[in-house]
Amino acid sequence: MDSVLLHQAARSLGDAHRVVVFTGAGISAESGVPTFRDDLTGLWARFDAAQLATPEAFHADPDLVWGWYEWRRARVRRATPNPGHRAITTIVDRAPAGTVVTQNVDDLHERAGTRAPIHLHGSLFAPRCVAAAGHPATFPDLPEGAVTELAEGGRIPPPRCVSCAALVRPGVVWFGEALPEAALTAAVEAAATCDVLLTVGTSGVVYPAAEVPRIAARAGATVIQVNPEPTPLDPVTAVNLRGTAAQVLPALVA
Ligand code: BJW
Repeated sequence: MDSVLLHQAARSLGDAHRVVVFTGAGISAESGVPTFRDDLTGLWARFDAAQLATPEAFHADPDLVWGWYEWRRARVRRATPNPGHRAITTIVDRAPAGTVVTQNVDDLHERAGTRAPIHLHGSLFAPRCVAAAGHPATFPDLPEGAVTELAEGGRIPPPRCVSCAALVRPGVVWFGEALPEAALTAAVEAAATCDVLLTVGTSGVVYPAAEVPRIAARAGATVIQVNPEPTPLDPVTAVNLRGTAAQVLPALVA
């Protein structure tokens, strides 16, 4: 790790009034939650997004899609926050105005103590029915041992809504679906008015979320990036910290 860049990033964060931390799957990688696009370990290297992460896929094979999300929910429940998640809580708590905007559907920011992160792509833990009303739903816990079977593409029939009997679906944002309006509005507002935006562990290729750091850069904020790999966000980034979240972020708050 380049100590000059680390010092520069820490000073920018320390001087800032409004700080936004924008996260993607890479922040949870060291907790054992797979990313989407990493070459060997990413979910899209092993599973077909078109068959699992679109409304059409759920319509065509609800048991397959529900089973896959139940497998992922079980994995997240067994995971714990890593030092990167905890350092982010420290960063936003130290700032006079700090906001976490995440694309992740896990709850590891919350479990690391971050209050009210903005979830742009929904949550694995907020299922709702497919009817227009989108009634909130609950689900039974998986039996022990079911996770391995589900990893091989196990099917589980989704529950039915207790209010209207429609199928219950995962509360995440699939390709082709609109992001939750209030979350997107809050994220854009935070990005447009921040002094520093710290982007962590995202490939920056999924829109409209990938606009968030670009909005901050256009508005004059300093963008700092933590990622072991180059990304399309490099051109808007003032300080690039090449390393993993659990290594770099604790050093930023030390
Ligand atoms: C580490 C690390 C470590 C590893 N430490 N770092 C403009 C241009 C082109 C296309 C579009 C466009 N606008 C819209 C689109 C279409 C589409 C899109 O963006 N497609 C592109 C992929 C081409 N977008 C949509 O469809 C969106 N909806 C939409 O636009 O609706 C329009 C509409 C309006 C009104 C009415 C109706 C419709 C919705 C996008 C939803 C994305 N959903 C997913 C799945 C969520 C549910 C689930 O979890 O299953 O969200 S896809 C997936 O990608 C997930 C993620 O949140 C998202 C972003 O991925 P992320 O977090 O960046 O992960 P990776 O894997 O890509 O990157 C990990 C990074 O971490 C890497 O850089 C590593 O190097 C790094 N890393 N280890 C730090 N230890």
